[in-house]
Amino acid sequence: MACFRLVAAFAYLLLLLSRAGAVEYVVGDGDFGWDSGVNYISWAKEHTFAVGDVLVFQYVSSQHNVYEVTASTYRSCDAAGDKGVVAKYTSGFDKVALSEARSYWFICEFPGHCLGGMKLAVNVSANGAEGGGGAPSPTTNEPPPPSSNAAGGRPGWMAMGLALGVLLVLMNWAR
Ligand SMILES: [Cu+2]
Repeated sequence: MACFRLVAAFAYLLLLLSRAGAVEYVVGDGDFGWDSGVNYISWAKEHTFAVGDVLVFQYVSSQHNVYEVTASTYRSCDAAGDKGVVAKYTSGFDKVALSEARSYWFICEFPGHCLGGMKLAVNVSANGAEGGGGAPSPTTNEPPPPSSNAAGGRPGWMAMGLALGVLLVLMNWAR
């Protein structure tokens, strides 16, 4: 009993910690993945998306696909002639990085699927931890300075250390 509570507490901590860095979201939460019959409007509402997060689309590639589209194509579900299509993903296991603070729209382009509700819209907010008030990125192709990487990683490690500390306290308390 105590052991179970311990594991649950630790799992919860890890869940909280995972919010500190980039998060990978399995669209549809893995039970159904990217499939017909899932309400992706509800699914999107249950999550908050920040710059750097990743959407993972899992599906049977012979039955579905993922098109990133414009807002109007998302609404109309009409991607005929690739109208309003931004990107296409067809592997069945597609990771889409949400690299900008904006709205993203995805549909399944198999006939009838989008109209049947197989469409996803997410709003991606600027990552508060990045600071700088969402300064526009330069148009050059320079890689980001390594210092920003280190700054991004540090809170994660600190939080991890904190979690281990709490775990130790919990283990003593459960004894
Ligand atoms: Cu589909």
